[in-house]
Amino acid sequence: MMDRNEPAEKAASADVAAARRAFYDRIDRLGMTPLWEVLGALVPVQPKSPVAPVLWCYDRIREHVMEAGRLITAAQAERRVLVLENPALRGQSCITQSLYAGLQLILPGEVAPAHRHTQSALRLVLDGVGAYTAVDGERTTMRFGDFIITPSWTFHDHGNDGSGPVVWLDGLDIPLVRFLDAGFAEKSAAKSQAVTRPEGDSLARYGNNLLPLDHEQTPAQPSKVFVYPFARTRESLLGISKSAIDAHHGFKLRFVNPATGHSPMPTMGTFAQRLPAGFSTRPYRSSDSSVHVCLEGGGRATIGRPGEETVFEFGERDIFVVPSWHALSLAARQDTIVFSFSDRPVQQVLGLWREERLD
Ligand code: 1HN
Repeated sequence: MMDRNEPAEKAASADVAAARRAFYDRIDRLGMTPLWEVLGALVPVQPKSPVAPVLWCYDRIREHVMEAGRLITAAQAERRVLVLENPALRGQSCITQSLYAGLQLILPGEVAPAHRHTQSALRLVLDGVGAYTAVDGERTTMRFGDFIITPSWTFHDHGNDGSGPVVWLDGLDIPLVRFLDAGFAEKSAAKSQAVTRPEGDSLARYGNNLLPLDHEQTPAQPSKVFVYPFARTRESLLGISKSAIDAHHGFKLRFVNPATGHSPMPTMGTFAQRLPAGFSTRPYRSSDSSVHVCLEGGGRATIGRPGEETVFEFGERDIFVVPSWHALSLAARQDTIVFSFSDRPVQQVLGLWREERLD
C-alpha cells in the first residue's frame, strides 16, 4: 500500500470520484483532509528529496560577491552575504532542506558586528587573507581552507585588518532551527568583542591531545576548539594516504570535538577527504543531503542513479550539493581535497541515518 503511486481517486469510478471530491470539499472547511490522498508522499519507501543537485563555480560568482561590496557596507548589511539557494527551494534561504549556505565578503577595515544566535555556524575560508573571526573573546586569523565554528549562542564578530577582500563560505543550521521554531538572537553592546584570550589559546588548551584537568562535555556540547586549521587537516589527510584507500571515500576523515569524539557542533557534521590524482570513488549514498567544497585540485562529481545522473566538473573553491539518498561518485583529475558538511549528526542521534555502499 505504501508504494502505491496513484491517488485512490484515480482507481475509482467517476461517480465515486465525484462523491469523494465533494466530501473532501466539505471536510476542508472543518480543517480536515484525507490521509489516503497523501500517504505515499508522507511515508516514502525511500527519501524522495526535493533538493536539486547543483554546482556553483567560484570563478563565475566571485565578481558578483565583489559587486555586493560596492553596493552595501558590512555595517549596513550586518552580514554581507550572498545566499546560495538551492534552485528547487528558491525563496527559502536553503541549500538543502535543513541547511543554509552563503558566501560572505568582508573588505579591508570593515567589521561585521558582534552578535549571537541559537543557530550554529561554520565558516570555510575561500579567498583572501587578513580577516579574523572572534568567538567567545578569542580571535583567530582566517587562512585559506580553515574550518571555523561559532556554536549556538556564542558571541561572534568578524573583521578585516588586511589590505584585500576576504570571502568565506558560511554554513548554518537555519532551516532546521526555523522548522523547530527555536530561533533566538541578540546583538552585543560592543561592535567588536573585547579580546579576553590570546590567539591560539583554545587550540592549545583543547586541540592538541590534551584537555584542562576538569574539562568534561556531553556529546551534544560543541567543541571548545573553534578553528580547525587547514594545515593540520591536510597533514592528517596526507598522513593516512600511506595506508589502504577506501574504495567509496578515498581518504576521508570527520572533524570532531576532541573532548567527546562527537561532531564539533550537534547539528552539522563536517568532513575532509583526499582523492589522489586519477582515483575514482565507487558510488555511495547516505540519507544526509550534503554540501561539498573543493579546496584543492578538481575532478568530476557524478550524482544520482545511472541514466538520470547529474555530472559536474569542479575545481578549487567550487561548491556542490548532493541530495539525500543520491549516489555520489567522485573522480579526481588532480590530487584533490574536498570539505563537506551535512545534518548527519542530527539524523544519527535520532536513529534515522542510513548509508549504502554501491557497486
Ligand atoms: C550570521 O550570524 C553570520 O555571523 C553569517 O557571519 C550568516 C546568516 C543568517 C543568520 C546569521 C555570521 C548568517 C548569520
